[in-house]
Amino acid sequence: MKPLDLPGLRDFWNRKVAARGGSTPDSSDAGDARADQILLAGLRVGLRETLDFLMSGAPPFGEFEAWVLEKNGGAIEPARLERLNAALRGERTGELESILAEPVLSPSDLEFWDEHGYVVLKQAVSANACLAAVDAIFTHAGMSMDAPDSWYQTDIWIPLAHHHALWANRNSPRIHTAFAQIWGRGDLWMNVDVCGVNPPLRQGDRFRGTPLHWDMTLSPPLRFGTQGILYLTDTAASQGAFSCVPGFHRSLEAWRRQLPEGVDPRAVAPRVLQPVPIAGEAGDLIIWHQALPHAATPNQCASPRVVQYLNMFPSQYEVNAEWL
Ligand SMILES: O=C(O)CCC(=O)C(=O)O
Repeated sequence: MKPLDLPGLRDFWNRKVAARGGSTPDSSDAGDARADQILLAGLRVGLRETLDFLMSGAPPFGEFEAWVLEKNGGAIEPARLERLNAALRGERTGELESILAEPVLSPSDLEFWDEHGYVVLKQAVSANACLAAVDAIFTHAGMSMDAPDSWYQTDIWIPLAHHHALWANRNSPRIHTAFAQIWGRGDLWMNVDVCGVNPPLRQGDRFRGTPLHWDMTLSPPLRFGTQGILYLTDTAASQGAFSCVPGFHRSLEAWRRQLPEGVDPRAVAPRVLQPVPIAGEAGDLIIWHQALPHAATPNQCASPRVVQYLNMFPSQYEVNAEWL
C-alpha cells in the first residue's frame, strides 16, 4: 500500500496513541482540537469509530492508515488530500463547488438566526432521501416501523455513519449553502456523525436521551460554532423533538457571570432554563449556535422520531483549549 501524503495523520495517531490508556494525558491543544475535526472530516470518518479503532488494539501507524483507506473505499482523491493538507497547514481552502449561487436562507431566516441562535432550513433534503436514510438506519439497527418492540435500544443514538443514503444527505447542496450563509464563508468541511431514533416513551420507562447540555467548552471567550440535526420523519413538538433555549447565545456569558461562585453551570442549566421543542417535517434541517443549551425531549406520540446529525465548519475557526 502506498502511504498517504498526509503528515497530519501521523501527528493525530502519535497524540492519540500516546494518550492511550490514560497513562499520558492527551497533549492536544486548541489548534490540535481544530485540526482533529478537520482531519476526520476530510478523511470522512467519525471521531467515535476512529478512537474505538485506535484504543481497542494500539494498531501501528501503517494499520491505522490502511483502516482510513478502507473507510474511503481503498483510495482518497489527490485533490481532497491536497485540500486537507492545506487546511491543516492553516491555509484558507477553496469554497465548496456544491454551494448554490442562490441563497437558501432568506434575509428573515438570517435575522431569526441572529436573534434566536437557530434556524430551520425547510426541505434540506427530499422526501425520498429521508425514506432511504430511515430504511438504512432501521435495517442497521434491526428495527421495523411495524414492530414497536424493535424501536428500543440502550440510548437514542444509532452508531451508523457510513451508508450511501447518509452520504447523499451530507452532500446536499442546500445544506452546504445554508452552512455557508451561517458561517459567511464557503471553505467548509462536513463532519461524519451518527443517527438517532427517539421512540415513544413507554409507561414506566425512562427517557434515554441526554438532559439539557452544551457540547462546547464553557470557558470564555464564547466562540462561534454550529451544530445540526436533520429530521428524517415528520416531528411534532411532542414527538421527541430537538429542543433548545432560543437566544441563549446572546446571554450565556452574562448568565454565567451571575452564577454564585463554585456553581457548575452544566448542573444548573437543566434545572433552571426553559428549552423550547422545535417541530419540523421530514427533510428539515435545524442548525443551531453551539452556545444554545439543547437536548432531545421525551417522545409522547405513537411513532419514533428519526434523525441524522450533521455539522459543517470552515478550514479555520477559533476553539478554546480548556474544557470547562
Ligand atoms: O437529538 C436531539 O434532539 C439533541 C441532539 C443533541 O443533544 C446533540 O446533538 O448534542
